[in-house]
Amino acid sequence: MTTTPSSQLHFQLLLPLILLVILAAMAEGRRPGCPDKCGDISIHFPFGIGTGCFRDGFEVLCNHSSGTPRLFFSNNIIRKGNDDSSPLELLSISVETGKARALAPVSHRCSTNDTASSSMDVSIVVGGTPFALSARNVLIAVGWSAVPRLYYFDPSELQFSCLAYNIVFSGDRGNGTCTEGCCEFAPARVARVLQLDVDFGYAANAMWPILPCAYGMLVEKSWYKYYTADMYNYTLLNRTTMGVPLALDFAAGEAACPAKGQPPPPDYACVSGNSSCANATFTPGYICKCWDHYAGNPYVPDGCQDIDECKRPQVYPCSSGAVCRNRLGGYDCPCKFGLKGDGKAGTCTHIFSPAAKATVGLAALVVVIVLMVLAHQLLKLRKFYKQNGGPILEGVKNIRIYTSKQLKKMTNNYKVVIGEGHFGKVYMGTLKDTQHVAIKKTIKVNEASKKDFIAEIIIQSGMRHKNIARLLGCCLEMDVPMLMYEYVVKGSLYDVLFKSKDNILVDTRLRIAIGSAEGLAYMHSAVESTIRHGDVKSANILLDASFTPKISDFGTSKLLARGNSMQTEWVTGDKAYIDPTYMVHGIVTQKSDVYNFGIVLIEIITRRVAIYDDNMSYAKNFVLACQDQRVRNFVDNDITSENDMEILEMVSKVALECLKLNPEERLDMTQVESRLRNIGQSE
Ligand SMILES: *[C@@H]1O[C@H](CO)[C@@H](O)[C@H](O)[C@H]1NC(C)=O
Ligand SMILES: *[C@@H]1O[C@H](CO)[C@@H](O)[C@H](O)[C@H]1NC(C)=O
Ligand SMILES: *[C@@H]1O[C@H](CO)[C@@H](O)[C@H](O)[C@H]1NC(C)=O
Ligand SMILES: *[C@@H]1O[C@H](CO)[C@@H](O)[C@H](O)[C@H]1NC(C)=O
Ligand SMILES: *[C@@H]1O[C@H](CO)[C@@H](O)[C@H](O)[C@H]1NC(C)=O
Ligand SMILES: *[C@@H]1O[C@H](CO)[C@@H](O)[C@H](O)[C@H]1NC(C)=O
Ligand SMILES: CC(=O)N[C@H]1CO[C@H](CO)[C@@H](O)[C@@H]1O
Repeated sequence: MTTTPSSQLHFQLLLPLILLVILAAMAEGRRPGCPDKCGDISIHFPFGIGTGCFRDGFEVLCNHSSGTPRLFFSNNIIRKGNDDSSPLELLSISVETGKARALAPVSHRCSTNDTASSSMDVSIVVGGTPFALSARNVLIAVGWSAVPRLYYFDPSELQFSCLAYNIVFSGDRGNGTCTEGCCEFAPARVARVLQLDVDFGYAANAMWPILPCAYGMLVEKSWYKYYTADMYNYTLLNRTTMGVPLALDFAAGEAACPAKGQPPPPDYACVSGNSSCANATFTPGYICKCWDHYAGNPYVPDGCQDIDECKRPQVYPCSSGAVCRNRLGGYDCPCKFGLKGDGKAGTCTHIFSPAAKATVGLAALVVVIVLMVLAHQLLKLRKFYKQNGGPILEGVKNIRIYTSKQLKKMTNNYKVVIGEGHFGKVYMGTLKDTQHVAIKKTIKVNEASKKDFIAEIIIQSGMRHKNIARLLGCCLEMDVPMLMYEYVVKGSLYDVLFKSKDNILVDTRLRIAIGSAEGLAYMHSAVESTIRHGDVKSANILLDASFTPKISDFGTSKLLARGNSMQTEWVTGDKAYIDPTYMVHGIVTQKSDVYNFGIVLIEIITRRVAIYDDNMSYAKNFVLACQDQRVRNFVDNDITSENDMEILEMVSKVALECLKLNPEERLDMTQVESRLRNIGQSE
């Protein structure tokens, strides 16, 4: 036959596929062209039907003549009846375990009348084959009086077996177990050739009309269940015409397994990887076995393949608390997350005890609560920030808005108190580790006072003068906002004048007076003409290291007044400085600041604390003394030189101009400043 190029091409394409199919078939233990089934029975190498399909001694035949296919040994294993002999029929084959099952006839003797009987003796001959009758078989006899005789011929041996006998009774006494009328004997012996016959225990079977037969059989252990009915009539004979299962073992070869390191014998059967040799259960001989956790046919190349244990949980347990993972040659079964123990033993238990879990739960709860509290705090900060006008101030230059956290850090948790303001303590703070600042509480801001508060902050932050304590920043995240001012080292003029005993030079006093006046004048002229300090007093004039005065607490009295509309402004100011005009008309103007400043000048000249009484005697006495040229009597004892005295007299004249009862007649701050400056220059 010639092949066309096209069919050649087809063949070329098909060749790998064909090879693949062949290889796949071989892996399953089949050989190409060899039948792999007979009826329901699978046939795997070394078993095989037909030339080239089997290993020596494992040839089997499939006989289809009776309709259903039946599998037989070839001529190697024979069963013999009285005068027939035929190959033993196979029921199943297990290549992996080296076992097979065949059908063996039952030996029996049955009486046909009082004297005559017929019998069938069975022998099975397994000579010269890899097979043997397994020790897994037992000898069973059934009958009114049955004496089975089992002969082994290799070596020759008569087994004295059991005796089955029974007095006749009605009812079923056996009921599945081999008792009266049945006996069982376990040979526990592997054999290659046996003969089994059975006889009556008496010369004749008198019971033959109802109990005609005695039976003997070699049968797979625990297959036969005895019922008393089996003794009667031909019941058992009729039940077992096909035979009973007989267990067989086989070995792949006659020799023992090769010792470790020794070369395998010729024609070695264990050709699969992942397999090993095992000594056969009957000696001599060996069988092939897949390694543990491998399955398949060890007698063919690549026959033993890894088992996916996870798909066979009945055989390879892995508890539900674990994760099954297959691997080559075994499987892992680690406990799931949060569990510990042995998944294979089904002992995965929770890592954490209920107590530990409760603790963890409690800890989580605490964390949640803490977070909630923090969130609440944050919202509160935000609320205060908004309420105090934070969003508006964000756009204002010259002022920084600090968080309460920053402030807390700056003041080292409000550690150092440097004074007392209108609204509470004044704290020392530190900016950038070096620059000191004073941090003051202000007033509680509400929706009504919010606008004024913001306006004041904006005005104050716009005030930039060497004689005005500068507002640097604020913190609004609090119930009561805090303001941050430049820190002035010597404290207030009040402190210097009245709390220290140190001599204060007249020159210094004059410079303080001039500077303070300059600061106030700047204030009065800046932004709006109506701006006034509202609370000019020595306690609100701060002094730095070189006695440069800085006006502070500007605007706070105004806030106070607005914060409480029922109160008039001066109630909150210092009464010792009160402007008599206000007492009469209830009106305050910039000239009220001038009057207050006049009082401050008296304090500077005399170092006597301004005190309030209904007659306003503090100012009145001074004014009278001035008019009578008696100011010297008021001046403190530190002043001794005539020159100094004259200077103070000149200052007191300026004070007089400030203290005029009629505001119209008072100097304004600019004039006060220049008058004081003139004194300084005329020195
Ligand atoms: C098949 O079995 C029948 C009897 O059941 C027998 O006559 C025949 O010889 C057998 N065939 C083979 C090939 O053994
Ligand atoms: C029993 O049967 C045999 C053969 O069937 C016969 O020869 C014999 O006479 C019989 N005996 C009796 C007592 O019937
Ligand atoms: C045998 O077993 C059947 C049910 O299996 C029971 O009804 C009967 O009583 C049993 N007979 C004897 C003798 O134990
Ligand atoms: C045996 O057969 C007889 C009659 O042939 C019948 O009466 C009896 O019930 C049978 N016994 C059993 C156990 O089948
Ligand atoms: C098989 O049996 C032989 C001799 O009885 C012994 O030397 C050998 O160790 C055995 N091998 C195995 C795998 O049991
Ligand atoms: C051994 O088993 C593994 C896993 O099933 C398989 O991949 C490999 O081919 C086998 N080795 C042989 C030589 O059969
Ligand atoms: C019910 C039944 O099949 N009985 C048979 C049992 O076997 C004997 C002898 O082989 C026959 O005679 C019966 O008919």
